[in-house]
Amino acid sequence: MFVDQVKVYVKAGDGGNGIVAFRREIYVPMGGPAGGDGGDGGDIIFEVDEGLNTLMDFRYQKHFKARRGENGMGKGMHGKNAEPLVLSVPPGTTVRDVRTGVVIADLIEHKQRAVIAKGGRGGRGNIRFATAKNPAPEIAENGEPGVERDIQIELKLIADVGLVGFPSVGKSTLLSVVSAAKPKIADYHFTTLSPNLGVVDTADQRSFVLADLPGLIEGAHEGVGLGHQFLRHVERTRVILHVIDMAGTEGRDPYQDYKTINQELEQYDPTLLERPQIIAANKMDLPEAEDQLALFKEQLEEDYPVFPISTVTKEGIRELLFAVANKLDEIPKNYQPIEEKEDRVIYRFEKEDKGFQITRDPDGAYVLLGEKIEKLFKMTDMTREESIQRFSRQLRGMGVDEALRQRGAEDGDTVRLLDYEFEFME
Ligand SMILES: Nc1nc2c(ncn2[C@@H]2O[C@H](COP(=O)(O)OP(=O)(O)OP(=O)(O)O)[C@@H](O)[C@H]2O)c(=O)[nH]1
Ligand SMILES: [Mg+2]
Repeated sequence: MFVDQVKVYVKAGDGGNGIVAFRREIYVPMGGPAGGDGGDGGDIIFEVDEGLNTLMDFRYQKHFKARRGENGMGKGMHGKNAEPLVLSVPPGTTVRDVRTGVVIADLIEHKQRAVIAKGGRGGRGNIRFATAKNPAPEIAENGEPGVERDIQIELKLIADVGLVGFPSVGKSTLLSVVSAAKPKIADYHFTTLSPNLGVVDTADQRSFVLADLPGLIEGAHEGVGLGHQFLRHVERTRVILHVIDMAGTEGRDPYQDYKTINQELEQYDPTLLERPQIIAANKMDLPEAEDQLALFKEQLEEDYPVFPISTVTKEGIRELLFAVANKLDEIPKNYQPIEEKEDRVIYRFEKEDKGFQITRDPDGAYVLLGEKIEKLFKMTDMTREESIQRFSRQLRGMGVDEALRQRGAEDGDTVRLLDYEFEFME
């Protein structure tokens, strides 16, 4: 089973809570503050495992949660940080935030890692709030919530060479002849339903990865046949190996086939045609092939090299592999990771974000919403007076009081924030 696109939900661990504690010492009625910080919540991390080539592991499990940090302890002891949750993905995995559409990570090299959701910072214990004025603060911070997000994971296989062509032209047979891969081969269309990878070793000890892709037909770029989703896997190949049934076995015209496939590639992504292309004129063992090849060469306008081969007699295969390896040697191994960077976008987003919004409930209550204000709230220990006071100062600092007043709030009006309700007071 091959899976190359999947949506999942990830939630990094919340930070542990900081605590309020005091030293108990003989002769000292009330010792100094001794509440330690909470540990950090676990990150969700993706790591490339080159042994994988499908996202199948994400097919059944769609929710991933990392553990929360341990709460702080007395005697100033820090709670333990939670271990990250590390999930393995194949090379060529792209991760996108569903809400913003932004690419979070593009993972290519073996062992490469990316933090997909950052664990929350541990809350600070009361030691950290001690000042000259308030040497024994009864205040501690709850842990910061871990980042949660819906993500779209997409795989674009990384292969050096991609086999493209109409169905039944012999792509899978070629892969089976030049590598140890054992793809399904048959004389009906769309025998290959998902990509197969094989490692090819040339006679002069060079090697490259060859991807056998499902056959393309007219309209593939719009999703006809197995189309679109597999064209995606051509994107990261450095050389396109275009296989043509030169015997026109099914009564088709080889040159017309060639044109159609290239049009599909172009319509999917025009830069695909700038990529080096090598033509494998297959089925040369069949009687019609010689004449067709001569005609094809006359019609061909592009200066792509043409290699007559037969996967049955193995004629021409050796030369074809040398040509592919030579071409690969000329091109730098540069996978061009996807360029958008999340930092840039987040920055833009935060600039516009005031940190909160005000709406009203049907009963007239004012409702505060927004990522920043909700986070501050979650990090506040609402059972302690001093924490609540600190929270009110933070809200004032963000301009919340001012904004409420502008919306018409008066003393005694109800204000809601998540599951908490308080009275507006100037
Ligand atoms: N005579 C002859 N037949 C061939 C040659 N190469 C492949 N075939 C036959 O062509 C048919 C299709 O081969 P496949 O390798 O399955 O074709 P494909 O391009 O992978 O097809 P899809 O997976 O459907 O896109 C099979 O019956 C093969 O035996 C060849 O060089 N000569
Ligand atoms: Mg096939």
